[in-house]
Amino acid sequence: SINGHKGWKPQWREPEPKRSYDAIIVGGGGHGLGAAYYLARKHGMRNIAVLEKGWIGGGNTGRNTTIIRSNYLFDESAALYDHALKLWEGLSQELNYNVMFSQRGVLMVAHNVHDEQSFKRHVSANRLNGVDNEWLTPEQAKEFCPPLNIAPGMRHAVTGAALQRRAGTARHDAVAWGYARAADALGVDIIQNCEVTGIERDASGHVTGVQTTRGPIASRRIGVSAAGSTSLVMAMAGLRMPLESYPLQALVSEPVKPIFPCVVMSNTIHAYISQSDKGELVIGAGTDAYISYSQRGALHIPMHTLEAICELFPIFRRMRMMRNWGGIVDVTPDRSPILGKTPVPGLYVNCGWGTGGFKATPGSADLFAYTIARDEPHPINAPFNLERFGAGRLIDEAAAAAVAH
Ligand code: FAD
Ligand code: PYC
Repeated sequence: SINGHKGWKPQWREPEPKRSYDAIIVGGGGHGLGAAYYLARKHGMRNIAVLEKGWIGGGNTGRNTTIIRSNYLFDESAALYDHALKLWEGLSQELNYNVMFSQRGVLMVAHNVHDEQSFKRHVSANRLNGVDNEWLTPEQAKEFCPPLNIAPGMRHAVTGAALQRRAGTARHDAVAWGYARAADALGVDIIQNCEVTGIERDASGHVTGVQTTRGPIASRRIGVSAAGSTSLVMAMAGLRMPLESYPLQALVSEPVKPIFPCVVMSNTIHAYISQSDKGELVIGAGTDAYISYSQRGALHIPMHTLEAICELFPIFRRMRMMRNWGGIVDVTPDRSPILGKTPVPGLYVNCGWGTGGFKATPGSADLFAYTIARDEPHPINAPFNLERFGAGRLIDEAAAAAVAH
């Protein structure tokens, strides 16, 4: 490089952990870093630490396929995900960091009567909630995405598609780095290589701090934002979570010139695809069949996905794949997140985003900060409480999750 990489100011500090903080966030993904940022920026709290066991953004934030959309079925979900989508629209300005949010449109293709009925129901429900979504014929879908194969003789012929034009993608690393830099500038301590190994409570049950691989740290407010590891962290406070953790895999091709103008998803044949600004095709699969805490999965899963991609886009049949990886996703019974208080005073949880939480990052972070600062949920995240699994007030978004579980 021109200056030999010398004299660059780090984007955030590497502080030693203090003995005590007003709030601790466990997990330095986009959700955790974002929550710390909004706690500082909107709620005036400055004595905050984000504790990350590895490196920031090294979890699902840095492993996902970056699809952002808000076309969920139920009113509660439309409010939640569209809150996030609106924040995405101003995020680069808010953070003064280019998160490369690109509203290139997400096309969800239908292959059978069930898909069509389900997507058309989503289109109507979304419109009633002021969320854009429209139904396209196969020909209109091909016009929007020219590489799409709509030949009627295909094994899984395309019978139509739902299009959300405001949906798209963003640069995942930039989201973590942008929140980290902005939070650090407001005084938040971002502490990497610091695994939380225990949660301490007093005689009344209120949290008093955490044990970590870098020593004990006191705090009476602890927000857990640990995605696939949530069950393990919450067990440290004696809580059993309604979550299952699965590997979810993705892969990228060799880079090519711009060929793919949007995002296409097919839940029925387990594939989704977009093209990154570097030129790689970014492709993802359904979850692996078995629960696991491994950040890699079984080879037959991406092979199956590539078969689906080659059928939908024969133009890509001779492309070479460069890398594949997995992340650990935390899946709830109703495929909706848990975002709120817990039965343990001072302990808050943000989890259960499963295969679809990247899109929610700014919204979830904003609402989690609100909940921690005020010790009560915001009206948008109030329905996404832990008690709903006992009370039976589920928010069943299995169809809108759009990724096979
Ligand atoms: P993470 O980024 O995983 O952050 C949690 C952090 O907690 C990790 O960095 C972890 O190291 C840390 N941690 C865990 N335990 C501890 C501990 N004991 N102490 C300290 N730190 C700890 N969503 C979408 O919306 N669109 C998509 O296209 C999409 N595609 C996906 C594709 C794949 C392959 C995967 C794996 C996921 C995908 N998702 C997608 C889901 C999305 O990535 C996640 O829901 C989201 O990124 C979760 O963000 P997070 O900040 O909560 O989690
Ligand atoms: O939730 O849109 C999504 C998604 C796409 C790929 C994985 N999750």
